[in-house]
Amino acid sequence: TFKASFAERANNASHPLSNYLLRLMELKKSNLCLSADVTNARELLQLADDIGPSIILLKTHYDLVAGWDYRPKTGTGAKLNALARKHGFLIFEDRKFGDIGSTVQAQYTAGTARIIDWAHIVNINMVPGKAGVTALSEAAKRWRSRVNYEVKTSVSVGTPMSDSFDDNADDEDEEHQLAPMDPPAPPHHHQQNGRKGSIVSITTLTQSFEPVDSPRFSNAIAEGEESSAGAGIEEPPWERGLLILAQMSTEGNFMTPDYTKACQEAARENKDFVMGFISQGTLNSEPSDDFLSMTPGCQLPPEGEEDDGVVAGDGLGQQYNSPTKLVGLSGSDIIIVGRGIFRAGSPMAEAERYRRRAWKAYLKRIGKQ
Ligand code: UP6
Repeated sequence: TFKASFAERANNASHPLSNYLLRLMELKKSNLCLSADVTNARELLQLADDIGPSIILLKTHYDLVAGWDYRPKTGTGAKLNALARKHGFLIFEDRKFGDIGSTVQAQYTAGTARIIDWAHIVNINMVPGKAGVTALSEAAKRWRSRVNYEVKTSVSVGTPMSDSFDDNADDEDEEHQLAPMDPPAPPHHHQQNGRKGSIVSITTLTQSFEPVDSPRFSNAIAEGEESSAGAGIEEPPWERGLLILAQMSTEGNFMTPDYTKACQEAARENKDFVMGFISQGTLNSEPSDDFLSMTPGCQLPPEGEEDDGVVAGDGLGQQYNSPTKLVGLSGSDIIIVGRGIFRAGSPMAEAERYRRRAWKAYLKRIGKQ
């Protein structure tokens, strides 16, 4: 995969989101992920809209955002999805799940944030062992069957959902009370009679299951607007994917080569859900491996300074390497950049500079430049 183009790899990708992401990368000529670590929701949405044209992935830490609006249909997650559709990028919540299987399932699907409803991709810290991967994978399977169920129900009942449903916060709070792990009620339950009450219950149920990345929710921002990425941007598939945190960027971290190897094994065992790794370079080592590697700890040297691959850290353990080194030499596919972009004087111009450099390093790697 080191020398293969993203287009070729898209054709071979078994995970639907990897296929989508790789095609997006070719289309936008970008292998840049913005780590949007700004600490309030308004700023986050503005940043996503500004930088959207340059990126193919937006990484969030929802738990450091003040004023995160948790409402499923109109909240921050839904708005990010609208921007994702407008510009053509996926959303990656950098939650680094790291607990027992049953807890991570609930953290993924329930609680205030209901991450699974708005994040296409999440990641896991493998310290507790491999069970977390299968636990999240199961949760994603259940989510997918809910989505399918929702589509079927809305067709079979034939009720225009938005007509009988008031779009206010109270209703949405009620939706939160639906335990996300409950199996969907059988359809006959909803078809008893034509009373309004039963229609409202159908509506509440179906809307709470509908993923916020469905086209209906993009209207708030994207209606009538051209995609910033131009023609050819498709709807993302209704799928969910996982990255395994296999190597870290920080000084003196405890992820040994053996640990990383165990992460690779876990990925190979769960190919239908695991898209790849958070790592410091490619971790594809067997002929059949085609995982994506995404790399944080990336900055460019200050303008005018020579790029020898290494850039000064942040004084809090973070270490930085340049896109040229990470993509060109270490075989990373996507660079993840936070402060290097959003703390710059002009984040939009800086994002373009990172995009160009990382893309150039990719072209050089595959021998096209
Ligand atoms: N991150 C790392 N290193 C890792 C894993 N994750 O830095 O090994 C995440 C951080 C932060 C981002 O949580 O959100 O990537 C890096 O931000 P920065 O570019 O501002 O340093």
